Amino acid sequence: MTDPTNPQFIRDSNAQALAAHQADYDALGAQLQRLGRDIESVVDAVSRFAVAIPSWGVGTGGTRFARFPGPGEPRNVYEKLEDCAVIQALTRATPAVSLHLPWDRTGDYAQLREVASGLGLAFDAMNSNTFQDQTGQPHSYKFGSITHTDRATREQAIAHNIDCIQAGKQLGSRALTLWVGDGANFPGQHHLTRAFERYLESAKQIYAALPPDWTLLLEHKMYEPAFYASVIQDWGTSLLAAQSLGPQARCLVDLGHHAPNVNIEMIVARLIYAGKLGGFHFNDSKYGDDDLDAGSIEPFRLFLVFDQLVDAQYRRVSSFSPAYMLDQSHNVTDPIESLMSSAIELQRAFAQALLVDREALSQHQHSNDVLLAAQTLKRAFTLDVHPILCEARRRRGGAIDPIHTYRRSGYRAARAQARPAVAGSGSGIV
Ligand code: RM4
Ligand code: MN
Ligand code: MN
Repeated sequence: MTDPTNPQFIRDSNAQALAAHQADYDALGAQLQRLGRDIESVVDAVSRFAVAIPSWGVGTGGTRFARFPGPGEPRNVYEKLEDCAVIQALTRATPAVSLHLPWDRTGDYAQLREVASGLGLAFDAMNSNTFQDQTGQPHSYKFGSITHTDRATREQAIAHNIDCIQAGKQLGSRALTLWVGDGANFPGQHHLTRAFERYLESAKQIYAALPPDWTLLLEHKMYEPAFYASVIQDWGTSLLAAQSLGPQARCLVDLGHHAPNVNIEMIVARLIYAGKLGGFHFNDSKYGDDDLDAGSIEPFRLFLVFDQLVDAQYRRVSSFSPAYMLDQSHNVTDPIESLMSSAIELQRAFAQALLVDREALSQHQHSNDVLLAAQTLKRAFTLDVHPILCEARRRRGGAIDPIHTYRRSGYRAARAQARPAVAGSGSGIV
């Protein structure tokens, strides 16, 4: 194996692609210049774009039916960081990792932080887990966690979230993402209002434990594991909760957590308006799954979400700095490859959104020129910004072609040797 994070290896790999890349880049630069756009400023913005990797994403996921482990899966949080470092070295778009406790629990967070920073990685939002029971846990989450009818169970779930904040403080994280699977499978199973009241009461206690510079990200999800009524099922409930908790609480939009055909870019626009857009879990979905690779099914929708984000920047919306994270489960691909290509899909949507002619769009909107307004967006979406993405990576020491470079390194085969599978490995979601 060649170390895929080795700068010389990346440069050598880039050398083979450089001439073709340069020709494509120059051609796109000339095309954009004719449109009155400067390619350099887009490269610059794209090279500063960052999205956090979910630690659970580097393992192979699974479905309700089975999990098919992949070769060389990381067996603990340190090995997950090794894989994240490969993604970052090749894409230069993923400098931080989002941890999930207790999956990533370790005795010494100061040491973990040091190892991560040696690998060029920092820590993004912490994620708590009260949707599974852990061995030895006194109270079960079968019927809920922070909304449970039983006070002791709620207190246990609250304490776990506070633990996540404590661990996050040592890691340099500044946010806690609160997603709970709590809800009902049958009408009548729980009291729709009282369950929400219990959520608020518990979330208040978690909120009170936040350091002043932290954000509490409230994540909604329409269904699963609760199939009839999730307590925090949509952005309206999430916004209501964030508003009643206070300024440090904001809403997190996981792209996979909506009913099919829901207009997610409108949700984003409304949350921006309310000053409550806290961040994203990027992924894609077709039917009921919430964890397909970003941009793999609906790239236009991803673009329209980024269009709202760029529009907010363009309008200089105050205190606008959403946290970007991926949240995916890879069942049939090499997770490293899926995460690299997903990060790149986000950059693609971002670059396209940056290229929207916002002045023209605004004029067409004012004069009700529907066709030209729609075409203004489509024009940006159909631009092939691939050379911009390659150039942004190359300038930061990343790979012109991350997937090809990764495969050439032989990393996965070497990990398969070095990491024999262990029973009950903490990788992936089942
Ligand atoms: C949930 C949700 C959470 C993630 C878990 C693993 O569907 O997306 O963000 O932490 O899955
Ligand atoms: Mn999520
Ligand atoms: Mn999800």
